[in-house]
Amino acid sequence: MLAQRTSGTRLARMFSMANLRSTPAADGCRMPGEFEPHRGCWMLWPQRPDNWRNAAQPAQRAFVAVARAIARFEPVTVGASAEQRDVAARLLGPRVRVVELASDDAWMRDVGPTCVVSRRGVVRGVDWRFNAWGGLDGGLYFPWDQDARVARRVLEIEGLPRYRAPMVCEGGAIHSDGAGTLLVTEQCLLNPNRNPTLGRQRIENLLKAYTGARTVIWLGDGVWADETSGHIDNLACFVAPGCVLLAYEENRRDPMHRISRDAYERLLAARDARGERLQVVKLPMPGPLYMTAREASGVQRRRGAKRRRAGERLAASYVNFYLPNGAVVMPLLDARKDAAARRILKQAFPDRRIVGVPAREILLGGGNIHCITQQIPLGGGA
Ligand code: KQY
Repeated sequence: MLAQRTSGTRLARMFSMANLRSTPAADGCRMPGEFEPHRGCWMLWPQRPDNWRNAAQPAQRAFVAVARAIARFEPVTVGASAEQRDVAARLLGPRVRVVELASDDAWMRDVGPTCVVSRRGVVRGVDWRFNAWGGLDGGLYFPWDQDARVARRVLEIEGLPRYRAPMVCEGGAIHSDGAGTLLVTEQCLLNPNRNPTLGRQRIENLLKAYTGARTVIWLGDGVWADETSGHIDNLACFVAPGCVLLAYEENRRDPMHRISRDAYERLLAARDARGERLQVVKLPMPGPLYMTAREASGVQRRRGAKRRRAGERLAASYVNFYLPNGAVVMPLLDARKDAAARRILKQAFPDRRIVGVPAREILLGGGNIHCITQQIPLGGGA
């Protein structure tokens, strides 16, 4: 009886330690930049045939190439469903850890935790509310309950305490410079399909409370035709505090040109949390790229899931890369433009290896390499 009571008390204590009631800002935490050192990277295994063509097999090969490229630089864990776990482990090979983890699709950036670090270097995770990029108003699939449990499960496996954020947000909707500045888009975070009862100021305050940021820089729209309602992670990101890479379409007749130019002007006018101006580096865009009839016909049609149509513009962007320790894993999307993008990335990150991975199959599912990955920062304390 005593033993039972003791273990009950210990369990309750463990639970309250694992679920933090305060906020990262109140606890002195900050969200590191992706360019800071990582403990590792998490991904999910694609399988749903109503998003990935040909029973998800081409996408699985692309995810394998991404996971293996990252695993050269830092540990990678891939969550797969019970029925796909063995297939995933066989295809991913011995350098990638595979764990059983149920999800509705494979966008770890968005359904995984956003990690923050305390002043003593302790890593904790933020578990945002998730509604499949818009809920019943333009969301991409229904239901999404398994996705909504992924962040919590990752934090349990990693043994990290969890903050539960009271707002809908996705990891791809925010970029941090690690020094108190957050980059976001109005199109996504002010979209009524995310937090219809919250105004701009309340959303900004919650972003600050749950990332430790002091300054939020608002860009306007995200990449043209981006089905996430304009995630920042397809449009712009930090190279380091004070320096931003921006997806820039030079062709004035392309609808993306206006979006790039508006973002460029806002970034040049902005000041970061340190009060400094930003250097903005333009990264050319691939394409324009479109879904072919053959590609669209390989995707099963199902009620409740976004339909894929031949001729649809794809939201292709070279900004959608991942930064493992010591490298840039970039999407190869357009043979006419990949080399130029690679050169600019090398100039921006001279000390990192640039590793290109063919990524059209990921793009066909609506995102890219950044969207399918989520880093756990190294932190540095006890
Ligand atoms: O941009 C991202 N972070 C995710 C893309 C999700 C696309 C879902 N089909």
